[in-house]
Amino acid sequence: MVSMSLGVRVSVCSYPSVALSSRDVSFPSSSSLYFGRKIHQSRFSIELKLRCNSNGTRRAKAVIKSSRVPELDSSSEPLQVFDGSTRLYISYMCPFAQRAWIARNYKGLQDKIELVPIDLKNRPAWYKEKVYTANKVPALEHNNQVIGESLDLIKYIDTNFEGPSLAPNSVEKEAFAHELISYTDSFSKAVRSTLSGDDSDAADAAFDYIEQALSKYKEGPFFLGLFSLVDIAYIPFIERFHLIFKDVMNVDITSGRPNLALWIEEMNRIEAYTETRQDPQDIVERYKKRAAEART
Ligand SMILES: N[C@@H](CCC(=O)N[C@@H](CS)C(=O)NCC(=O)O)C(=O)O
Repeated sequence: MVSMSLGVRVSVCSYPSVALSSRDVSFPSSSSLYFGRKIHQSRFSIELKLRCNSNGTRRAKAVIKSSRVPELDSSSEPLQVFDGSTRLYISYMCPFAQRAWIARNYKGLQDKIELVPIDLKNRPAWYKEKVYTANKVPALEHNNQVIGESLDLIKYIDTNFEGPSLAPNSVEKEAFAHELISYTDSFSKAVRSTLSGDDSDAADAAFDYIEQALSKYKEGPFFLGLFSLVDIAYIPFIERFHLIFKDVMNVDITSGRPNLALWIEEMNRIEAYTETRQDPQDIVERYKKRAAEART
């Protein structure tokens, strides 16, 4: 939990005139600020509290807090499952769970679908017993049932809740979305086989497939032109591979792939996604640890 305060003097008693100097605050490089009543960025939220002084000036106090709910672990009390709440069980580090989390954010369902992060290394026994017998994340508790599997969940959230549509907007795009979604597992396998040293060319071919796919529709930089569930299906994995290839193999997967470079740039403008990003260093370190374990 990061918490800090700073005082800022402003000359008029109107809220929009509040200005925070960047010299006063330092943020992680990936952060972005949105000024308003609440300022959000990837892992923290800032609340501004204003007080009017007798001389007509206002004093603003900005409090920066971590906006992430703590993970539940084996010591956590069981939740009242099936009490009518809608809950999305995730782990912050799981790319599959990240898909469902992005869908929930993009559709603006933060107040409708409660996020319940689970510590997978020390998970509560009641999670398997009472919530999801598969004992995996993501899982969505909704209407007295529990639904799993991230690709199904993106569609389920899109179909069963309000908010902007994530579905393809034409029959042709639907077929292409189906092809791309069917390729997600093969894509990850191919990239991993290069990382593990089993097939040195597989990752290149997989990233070339993505580059080609991104050139199909010109209305926008996304797989189907406009942002859709296909982008959500791929981003958690490409985010990780981008970082790991750079760090471990000194390879920039976007080099010579302008569509992929632009797609990553545009994805990083979507708050529904940036809010779910992990610390890049954590991603790389976790990968290195797992790779070392696999070698022994
Ligand atoms: N096919 C599943 C995969 C989900 C999955 O493997 N989640 C991992 C975390 S990233 C998990 O819960 N692992 C726990 C376990 O296997 O015990 C999906 O797409 O949702």
